[in-house]
Amino acid sequence: MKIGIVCYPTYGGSGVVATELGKALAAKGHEVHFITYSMPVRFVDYTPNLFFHEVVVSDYPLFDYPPYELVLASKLVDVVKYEKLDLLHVHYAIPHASAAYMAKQILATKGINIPFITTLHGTDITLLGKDESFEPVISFVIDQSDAVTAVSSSLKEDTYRFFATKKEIHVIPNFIDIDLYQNARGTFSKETYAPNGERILMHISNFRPVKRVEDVVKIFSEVSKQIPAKLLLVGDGPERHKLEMLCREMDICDKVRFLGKMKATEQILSIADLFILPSETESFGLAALEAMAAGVPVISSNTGGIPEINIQGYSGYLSNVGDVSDMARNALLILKDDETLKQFKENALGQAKIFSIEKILPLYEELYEKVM
Ligand code: GMT
Repeated sequence: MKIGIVCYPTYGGSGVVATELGKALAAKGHEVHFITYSMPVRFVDYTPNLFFHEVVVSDYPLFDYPPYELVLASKLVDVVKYEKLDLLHVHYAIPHASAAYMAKQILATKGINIPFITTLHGTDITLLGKDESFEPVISFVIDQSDAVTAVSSSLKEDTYRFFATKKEIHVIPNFIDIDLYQNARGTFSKETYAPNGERILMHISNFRPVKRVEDVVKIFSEVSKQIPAKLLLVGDGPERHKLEMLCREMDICDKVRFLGKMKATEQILSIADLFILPSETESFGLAALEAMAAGVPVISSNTGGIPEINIQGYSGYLSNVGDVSDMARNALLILKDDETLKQFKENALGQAKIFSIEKILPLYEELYEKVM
């Protein structure tokens, strides 16, 4: 099949999923064309049947707001026509699904029928969907898509709750390349950050308020009062300054390291003992799945799609959003002795295998066949 993928090329989960999906489809022999404004961050290994088409918005003095969506639609028309694509798969409703809809209408006037599949990732529904400045467009493009997928059952339910649509939504969960995480073992040394054998707690995100990274710091502070521990914070974003202030206030700066944005997170995850994801809302929680694929148990909130991945008392523990005392207690339950930690680590890896790419990729391929 010849597939066009549209996504945000940045560090967000939806872009990561789209890029990994495209790479895996290309590895299986499909021809995959990424169409977006810059090279996706995980687009690293070139293969002959993987292509990138850059969407460039000209800087024109009249534009206070660059019309990215229109330029994207024009680019989609061009790529579909000249590369003879079979279908478009757009990740994140705004503005990708609306641009695909427009491209589809333009191509129809030229006698070309291009189906498009929209994958809903989370904030396009749970945050933007609630915003009335986007709602009519999101509702419309959900209905107009040839197929719609959501990354968890929870997100599917949220979509029906927030939008008056009866469109069938296929749940295709996010996936993980287990080998990538297992092969990364040994690339980082635990001693670098925990020279005295301390437990390593980790959090990876874009440090937006929805991630509640302050809770991570508070949980860590409780844990480190009981056992020797270090906290590694990977990523960056708007909450960073506040977090640094909180660490100073709590007098734990010597135990906390801000590592910034890292591309190959599988490497740093290989030295973690525990992953913390206390998000306010999370349609799936890809970061938790990535941790589990590295054999790292997860302390999380019990919100959105996270309970579909993290299993209470098995791969980790779940608590109500904001209940940092419970999360700290649960962290200590896992970290209290080597035997318990070893068991949780094995369970986490076993749980991640349910979402291995080999199992999930055929679900997308089946859907592609169906819409074509
Ligand atoms: O919240 C993020 O980190 C970014 C965001 C995105 O769209 O890039 O993530 C959403 O999509 C991910 C991939 O499907 C999911 O794993 C995240 O749970 C989801 N984020 C939220 O729902 C807050």
